[in-house]
Amino acid sequence: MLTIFERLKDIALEIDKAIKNEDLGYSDQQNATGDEQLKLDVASDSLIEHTLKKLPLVHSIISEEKEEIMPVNPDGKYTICYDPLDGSSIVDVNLSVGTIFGIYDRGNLSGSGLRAAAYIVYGPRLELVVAVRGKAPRHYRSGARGLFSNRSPIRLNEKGKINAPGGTQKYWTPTHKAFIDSLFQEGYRLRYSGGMVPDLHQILLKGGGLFSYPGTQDRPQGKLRMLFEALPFAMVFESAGGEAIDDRGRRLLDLNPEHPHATTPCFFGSKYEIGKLREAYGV
Ligand code: FBP
Repeated sequence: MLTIFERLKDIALEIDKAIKNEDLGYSDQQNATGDEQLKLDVASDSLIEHTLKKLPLVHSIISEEKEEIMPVNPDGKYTICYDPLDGSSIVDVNLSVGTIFGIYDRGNLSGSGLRAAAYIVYGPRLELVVAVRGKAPRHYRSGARGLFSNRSPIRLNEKGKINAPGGTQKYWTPTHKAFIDSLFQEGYRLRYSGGMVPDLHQILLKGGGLFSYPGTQDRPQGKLRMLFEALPFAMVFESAGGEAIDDRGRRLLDLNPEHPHATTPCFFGSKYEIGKLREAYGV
């Protein structure tokens, strides 16, 4: 697994360079779910594909940008699902974005098959976080000459101060609206950039809070994809001492996606906020 993590550092440096120097315009291509692709989406996707294909441990890969699973090495142990450029809708306005990886046992694309997770933050600083089941996530920050220095492991407090509410508010259910308002009544601060990676990274590094992307009238199954986004962050949050559930109170890591691009309502937070959510939703 360490060889995979080492290659993620190379990927981080390359994509960071592309974000800073390449054209931020749209390509003439669409992804698996019909979204228009930025040139950066396409470039990040192919860079990750070429890097992972060289790793003997990798059996197959799936990109959020592509429909199909891509076979790599028949003897490989893992299937890697990745979102090459999460938050591509905000990169052209110079906000932080990210890349997300879920490393699954080959043939078991579900929460129970997730062996490790990682994400990269392309912000004022380049950062990498890796999580292996049951161990506090490890945090790396790149410095001079692109070397990554090891930061202290990430641990969440029991209770936080940050509230990052996603989803189109006019389509929130009354239950969800009342719950989010109750956090603001308690003095929580609004911190939502529209980028899942920087929004969750902030909650992790600031010790706690809640990120929510619920099911809404316009998107009853939410927006965020299980294999590429929700399950990897569920492992990071649980490993940091927090929780990650859906709107029925189920652990995201107990879920089994019906198909590779399945989405789910999802909530990530420290224990206090998830406890309050369970109360509010009656789950
Ligand atoms: P992409 O994977 O297409 O980039 O979409 C994911 C995302 O941009 C997340 O990063 C973010 O949390 C969410 O969508 C923002 O959604 P909204 O614009 O509805 O608030």
